Amino acid sequence: MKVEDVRLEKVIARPGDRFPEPKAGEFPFVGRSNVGKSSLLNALLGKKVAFVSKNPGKTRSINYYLINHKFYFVDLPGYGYAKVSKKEREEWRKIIERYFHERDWNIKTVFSLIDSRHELMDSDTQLLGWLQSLGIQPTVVLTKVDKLSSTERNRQLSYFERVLPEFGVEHWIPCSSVTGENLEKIWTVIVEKLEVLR
Ligand SMILES: Nc1nc2c(ncn2[C@@H]2O[C@H](COP(=O)(O)OP(=O)(O)OP(=O)(O)O)[C@@H](O)[C@H]2O)c(=O)[nH]1
Ligand SMILES: [Mg+2]
Repeated sequence: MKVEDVRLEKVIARPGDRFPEPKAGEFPFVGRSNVGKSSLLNALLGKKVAFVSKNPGKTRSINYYLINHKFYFVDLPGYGYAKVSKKEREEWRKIIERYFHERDWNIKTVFSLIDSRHELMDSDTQLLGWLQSLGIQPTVVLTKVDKLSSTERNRQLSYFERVLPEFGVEHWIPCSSVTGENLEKIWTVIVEKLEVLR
């Protein structure tokens, strides 16, 4: 798909803020803080629209990017950052729960990002388990594969092949926002999901 127009359409920062009109659907990007959600969004769009930071916790609101006037990418705040207070973690849970409860019907697929270099962390398994309980089967994106040697890569991929199906996950895509590896596979998923169920 050719990205001709991208605009930050809506920022949801407070409980009373309203979600935008549905358009042709939306694709949320969810994952631990620092996993590379905003970077992936920028890499897919070929534009620096979302803020990227070395410090976790950069994205605090739900940001709706309207692509080609047609559908949305939704940059969600990251979870599982150890240094945030219990209160902030609670806030995050509320934001994310509200998001899924109110927008489930408009979601084409959830892109659930997991750092390819590590094993699943508690916060990852909690999110995957929660999505599974909601009947949502995410498309998992294994991020930052450019940082793995080929030995590490093989080891990590066989690890994910073993654990992800336990959460009902059937599709995962190893990719890199730095080298651009497999970003076209994510686009293929997006185009397919926009075409079905219409
Ligand atoms: N090598 C490499 N670094 C990456 C990649 N993707 C993201 N990064 C780096 O990881 C850090 C975090 O990236 P962000 O995109 O801000 O992560 P985020 O998930 O949006 O973080 P929050 O907004 O805090 O939830 C930045 O330093 C990025 O440059 C990748 O594919 N490869
Ligand atoms: Mg971010």
